[in-house]
Amino acid sequence: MKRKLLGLGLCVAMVMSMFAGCSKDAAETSAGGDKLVVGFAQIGQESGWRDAETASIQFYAGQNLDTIELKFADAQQKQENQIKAIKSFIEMKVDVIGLAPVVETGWDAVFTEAKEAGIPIVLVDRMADVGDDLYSTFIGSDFILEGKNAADEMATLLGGSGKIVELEGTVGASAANDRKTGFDDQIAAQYPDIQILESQTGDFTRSKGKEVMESFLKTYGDEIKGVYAHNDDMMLGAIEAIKEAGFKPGVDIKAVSIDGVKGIFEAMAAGEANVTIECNPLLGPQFFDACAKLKAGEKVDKWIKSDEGIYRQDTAATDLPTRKY
Ligand code: GZL
Repeated sequence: MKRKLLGLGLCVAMVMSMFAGCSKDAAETSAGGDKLVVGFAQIGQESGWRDAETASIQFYAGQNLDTIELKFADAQQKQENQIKAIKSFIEMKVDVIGLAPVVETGWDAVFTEAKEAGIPIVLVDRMADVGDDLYSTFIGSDFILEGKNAADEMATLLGGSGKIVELEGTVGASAANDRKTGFDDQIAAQYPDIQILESQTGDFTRSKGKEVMESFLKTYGDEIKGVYAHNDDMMLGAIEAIKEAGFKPGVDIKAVSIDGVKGIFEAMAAGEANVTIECNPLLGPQFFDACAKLKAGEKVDKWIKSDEGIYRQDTAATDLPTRKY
C-alpha cells in the first residue's frame, strides 16, 4: 500500500535531494570544490531489491551533501519515463547520468544525445544493448552466472531429476534474459533428467509471481517438484500460491530464487524456501565513486562486477540478522 501511495501521481517524480554531511572519498574526487551533480533515472519500486538499491543511492547522496547533488527520477517501470528523465538531466547539464535500464533495447537515440552533450552514462544493475561508446561503465552482477548457479542448486535439491517451472523477470530486462539463459542452458547441458514444464514472466513482482504460480499449479499440480524464480519477490508470491494449493513449499516443491532479500531468508528459516543466489543492490557507494572519477576525467573499468554469495536453508536463521537489505 505504502509503495502504491508513493508511486501515485507524476510518472517522472523529480526529487532534488539536498542533505548535510561529507565523506572523504567524495570530497577528494570533487577536488574542484564544485559539487558533483548526478541525475539518476530509477526503474520504479517493483521489488524489495529495487527499494534497497534506491535507498543505497539516496542515502549515500544524503551523507555527502557538500560534494554531491542528486536529481532522482522514478520511472514507474516505463522506459519512456526513463528517457524523459535522461533528456531533462541533459537539459540541466548534470555531470553524470545514471540509470538501471528497465529493458535492454531502445536506448541508442537518447544515449547519443547524452554523448553529444558530453555527459557520461553509468549503467547500474541492468545492461543496455548499445555500443561501448555510449556508456562509460556497467556496475552490476553476472546474471548468466547467477542463473547457472541456480540450476546447479536446483539439481542438487532434486537429486538430478524432476519437473520444474520457471518464473521470469520483466520481459526484455537484461537480468531476466541472462538469468534465463544461464539457468536453461545449464539444465540442458548438465541435467537431462530435469524438465522445465513451463516458463512465464512474473515481471519481478510478488503479486504477479503468485498469479503465474497459481496457473502453473492448476495446469500441472503435483507434477511440479521445483520452481526457479528470477527474483525473491516472485518466489515469495509463489510460496503463497503453493501453500494455498495444499502443497509444502521448500519440501514438496523446491524453491530456488535470486536476490537475497530479507523476506527469502525468513522463508528459508521457516523451511518454505531452499536457496537464494545473492545479487547485491547496495550499489550507492560504487555508483557515486564511479561518477566522481568520470567527472575528474579518470578511467573507470567498463564492468564493475558485484561479488555475491549463495545462501541456503541450513544457515538462513543465523544469516538473517546479518542481512543489510
Ligand atoms: C538485478 C535487478 C533485478 C532484481 C529484481 O540487478 O535488476 O530487478 O533481481 C529487480 O528484484 O526487480
